[in-house]
Amino acid sequence: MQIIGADFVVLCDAEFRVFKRGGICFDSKEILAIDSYEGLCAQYKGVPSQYFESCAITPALANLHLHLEFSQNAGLLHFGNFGKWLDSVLENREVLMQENLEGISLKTAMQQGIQECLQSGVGFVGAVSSYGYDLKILADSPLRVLYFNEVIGSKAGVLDFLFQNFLARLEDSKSFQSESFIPAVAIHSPYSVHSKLLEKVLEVARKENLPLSVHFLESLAEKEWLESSKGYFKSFFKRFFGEEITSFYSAQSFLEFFKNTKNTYFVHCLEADSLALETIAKMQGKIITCPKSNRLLNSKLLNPRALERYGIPLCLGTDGKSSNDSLSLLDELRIALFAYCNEPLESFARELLLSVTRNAFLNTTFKLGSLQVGNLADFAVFKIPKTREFLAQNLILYARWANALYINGVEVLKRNAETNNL
Ligand code: MCF
Ligand code: FE
Repeated sequence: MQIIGADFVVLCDAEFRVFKRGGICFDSKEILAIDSYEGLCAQYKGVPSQYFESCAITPALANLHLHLEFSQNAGLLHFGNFGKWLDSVLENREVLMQENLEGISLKTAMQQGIQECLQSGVGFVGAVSSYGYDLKILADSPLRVLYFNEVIGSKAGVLDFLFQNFLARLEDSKSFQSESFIPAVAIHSPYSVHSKLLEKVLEVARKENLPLSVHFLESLAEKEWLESSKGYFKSFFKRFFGEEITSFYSAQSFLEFFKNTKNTYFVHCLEADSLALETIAKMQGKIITCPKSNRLLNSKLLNPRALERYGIPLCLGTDGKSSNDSLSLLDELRIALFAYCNEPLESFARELLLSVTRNAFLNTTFKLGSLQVGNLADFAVFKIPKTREFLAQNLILYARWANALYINGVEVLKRNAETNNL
């Protein structure tokens, strides 16, 4: 058992309550009490305690969308236009997955990515795995992981092979299954997954109750393809696969496939109209937005007010280095705070903090996301300016690294002089 305290304990609950000079008493399983720091120290005499001056304690953050396997990208992929980016992914995939690109190994690049997550206070990731190269490294990391085995493929002749390949990767990931490593399924997107493949994979996901994630309506090119089977994707399939095909779905018929699922994470949704949002809301889906990725590939940001109208929880993710310069969730929060310049500063800063804590786990069985008795002992500690009131904007503006990170009641962050902003 131990106690930690700080000038502010930010519960990240529905009311956004904050304890001043607050403390948390916890063991390796769960949070046992939340109160004033002095009160807890008096109540639990002899229990080791640590107080973080000029700091805020929050739940460990959740980055629900990243692609760790693309961690070697820096400058190889084309930014500024979605179609050109996708072309560049197909042209450079093998190079990016090479064991040794520019001196460092894929493994080292992925390890660095995991460190960026931990150093930004992230204790939980939703990692989309395209190949399974990231399996062991994520399972061995201190992070809690939703491991999304990706399904992708449109060519009718190879669907069975792709399905078997998916099943094999799913089985591999199950051998690492634990309380903190959860096998799951990522459907790549409506433009890239054949309806027959989708049907079979969703049957497995439903039977085994596996969490789902899907890139959906990310670009204008995708919208045009789903609406009319024209535009960029028409030439894409011709150029890369020698196929003249039409879209497998409309946006609505694609969503229909998910109607018996709960808590699916829909990623991007930049081009989702009110009908699509209404449908996602009805199935209790969540939307993950990745502002930096969206800026780099589509020069557009998701409108959080549209989601609010339908009561869809907003979650924030970094995406991979395939469309971002870093996997730091603090970078993502800071950029979002600046980029959404029509939003009132402080209330939006709070919304952003909730998008990486409470919202990520709403309506799930994970006891995470808010600080409350009985929840898992996962916390992040951030240095903030000396101030009497907790301002969410101060955390997002000034915290460049987490000063401490606890997962399952254990301090997991190895800090060095460079990253120590205490
Ligand atoms: O979220 C971004 C942009 N949208 C789609 N896919 C990806 C993103 N970052 C990486 N990807 C991956 C995806 O998982 O790129 C490949 C897939 O394996 C594109 S399709 C060959
Ligand atoms: Fe992505």
